[in-house]
Amino acid sequence: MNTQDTIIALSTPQGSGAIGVIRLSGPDAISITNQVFAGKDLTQQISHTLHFGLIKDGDVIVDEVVAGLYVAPKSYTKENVVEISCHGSNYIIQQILNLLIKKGARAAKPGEFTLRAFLNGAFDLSQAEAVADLIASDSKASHDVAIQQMRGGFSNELKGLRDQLVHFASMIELELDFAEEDVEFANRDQLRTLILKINSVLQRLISSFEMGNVLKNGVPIVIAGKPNVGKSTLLNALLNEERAIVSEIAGTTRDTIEDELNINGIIFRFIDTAGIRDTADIIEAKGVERTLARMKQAKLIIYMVDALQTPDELQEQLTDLNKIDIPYLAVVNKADLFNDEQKNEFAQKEVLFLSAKENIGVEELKTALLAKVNLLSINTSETLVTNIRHLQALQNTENALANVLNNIDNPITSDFLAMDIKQALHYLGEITGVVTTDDLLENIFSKFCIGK
Ligand SMILES: Nc1nc2c(ncn2[C@@H]2O[C@H](COP(=O)(O)OP(=O)(O)OP(=O)(O)O)[C@@H](O)[C@H]2O)c(=O)[nH]1
Ligand SMILES: [Mg+2]
Repeated sequence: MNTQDTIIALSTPQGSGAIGVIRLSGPDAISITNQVFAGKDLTQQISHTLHFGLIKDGDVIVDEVVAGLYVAPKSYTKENVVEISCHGSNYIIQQILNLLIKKGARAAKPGEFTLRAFLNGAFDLSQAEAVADLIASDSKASHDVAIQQMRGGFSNELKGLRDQLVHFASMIELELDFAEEDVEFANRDQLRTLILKINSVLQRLISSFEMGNVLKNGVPIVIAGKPNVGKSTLLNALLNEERAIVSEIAGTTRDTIEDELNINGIIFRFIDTAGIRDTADIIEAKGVERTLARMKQAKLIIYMVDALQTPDELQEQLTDLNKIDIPYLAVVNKADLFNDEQKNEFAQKEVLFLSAKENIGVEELKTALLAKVNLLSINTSETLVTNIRHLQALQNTENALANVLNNIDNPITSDFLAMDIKQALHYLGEITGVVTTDDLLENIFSKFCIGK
């Protein structure tokens, strides 16, 4: 990985805007910019200063710009950084990029600025990943989690534990050096206590993934029921747009249709499905199969019947639903067709009345969803694992530590103990990037946007 050259990219979105920001990072960032900057000698300026001037291609004025200087190591990447704020025209931006590339800069790859920041020790790997999450965050909850991780919540917690484990690993290594003398530098009871302590932290982090993942990607909620009860009408009412086709023909929806909605800062992912029934239609049958598959993956099912069905019919369907063991919320749609007496028949059951078509009861449904998913009480300032890579490393650490525990209890040589502790350290290190490979870094940073 070459970090000796100077990289350049547009850091603001493509397209025209009031201003565009072009960023350079690397040893020659300032001197390269200086070659095309008319106004003053940028190489003679101090860090953290702004300079108004012209970008010139020979005699041609390309734009009037402001150049911000950050002298290494006081910058995002810890290298020399220049941020050129120019007028946000595609043409100007292309001209400036081409010009600076001609003078020696290289077009940056996705995430390369953040990669350099990581390689230069500005933060650890999980914090770098949080930068991407922060940019992608589109709700208060996902923002809270990302900013917490970026500011090191997760890393600090792991670093402390890893340091203690490193201490034991070195003690046991020492024992190996004195193998003949049968000494014990690493107190086994203390080691056991430490591992149990680490395990409890690991378990908390591992079990936080489900919530973390939901906050990042949305709470999956499946709308299911028999054909024609009004599932697609409800999806449309929730989203406030004609997202799904609605018709009086049973079996209208064949495939799953999904979209997100932000309710009180939490992203819900609503999934409208094909109505459940036995059908000879091959395509519809495939749709029903999908419905059942999605129901099993849901965090919550909105199970819908309509006013044409009786409480007994509802009960029968709910009995079936109980078999898949996913929490549900029963709703009776088309309540506009009910008289009070009919409503009373349902009163024994715990149901929510709804008229999706008339948009009655939809707000109450949202409130019920929030309560049911019980997310209102979550504390996003607590460390949550949101990244599958971290989850896997945590699980691997846990397994390695389980081996350590076994080996303490079994009368076995210290060699194995040392090996298993090293394994655990390896996996813990993967999260924060103490242990990395080029492939891993490539994989992580290629998902970033260019210019970050
Ligand atoms: N009166 C009344 N009609 C409704 C209501 N909600 C939906 N409908 C009607 O019921 C019919 C079926 O609605 P859809 O939303 O397509 O039903 P669905 O459950 O998605 O049906 P499938 O996709 O076939 O499974 C349409 O004619 C809707 O206009 C409601 O609250 N009241
Ligand atoms: Mg439908």
